[in-house]
Amino acid sequence: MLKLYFTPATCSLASHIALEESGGRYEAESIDFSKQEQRSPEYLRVNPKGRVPALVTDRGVLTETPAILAYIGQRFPGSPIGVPSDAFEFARIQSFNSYLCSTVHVAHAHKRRGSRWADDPAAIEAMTAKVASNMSDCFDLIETSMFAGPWVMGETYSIADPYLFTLASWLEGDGVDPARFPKVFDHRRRMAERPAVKKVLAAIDA
Ligand SMILES: N[C@@H](CCC(=O)N[C@@H](CS)C(=O)NCC(=O)O)C(=O)O
Repeated sequence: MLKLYFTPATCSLASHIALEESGGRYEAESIDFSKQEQRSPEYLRVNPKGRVPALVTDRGVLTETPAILAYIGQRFPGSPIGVPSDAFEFARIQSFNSYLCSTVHVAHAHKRRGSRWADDPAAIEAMTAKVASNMSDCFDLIETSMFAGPWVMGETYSIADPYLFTLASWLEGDGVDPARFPKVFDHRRRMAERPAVKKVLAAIDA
């Protein structure tokens, strides 16, 4: 059975929702950042990167959200989260998810994880001060050029939707008013109504 290591309010929510949407059997184990469990020897044996998410499969451990989402989408092709067999359509989804992973998530991480990039407190403070404007720029681009609607890729729900939902839920905490992005804001509202999303959020708050 698949096993997801997750932490509430992190990017692992996207993989968690995708697993729930897939209809497949999985278990989920919480990693408590307040106890630094992501750096415990036990967890580092699962994921030497010391990050969540990590997905344990019968063939080994997968890390990196775009890879985990693509794997779930290919494992469960007939589910709402199944990925298209057409190479170009699949690449479009991967392009969107790669942007979230390599640009949006990294812009957000400068708020609390500045010490990854600098030791100088003034440099860390300067990076923190840029988070709201960088996140705004990213979501401006998503709103005006990348989001097709009603779902991220257009008419069909995809593995890009839980990922956007997850990162859009960070906006308020990053000092950005999500109402500035009406399509993304409405997407977030509709995502929150999906049974799979409700179920995961209820389970991780429990
Ligand atoms: N590129 C990775 C990023 C994973 C990542 O940075 N996860 C954060 C939570 S959103 C984490 O585990 N942080 C723990 C730490 O930095 O100690 C992905 O998309 O899965």
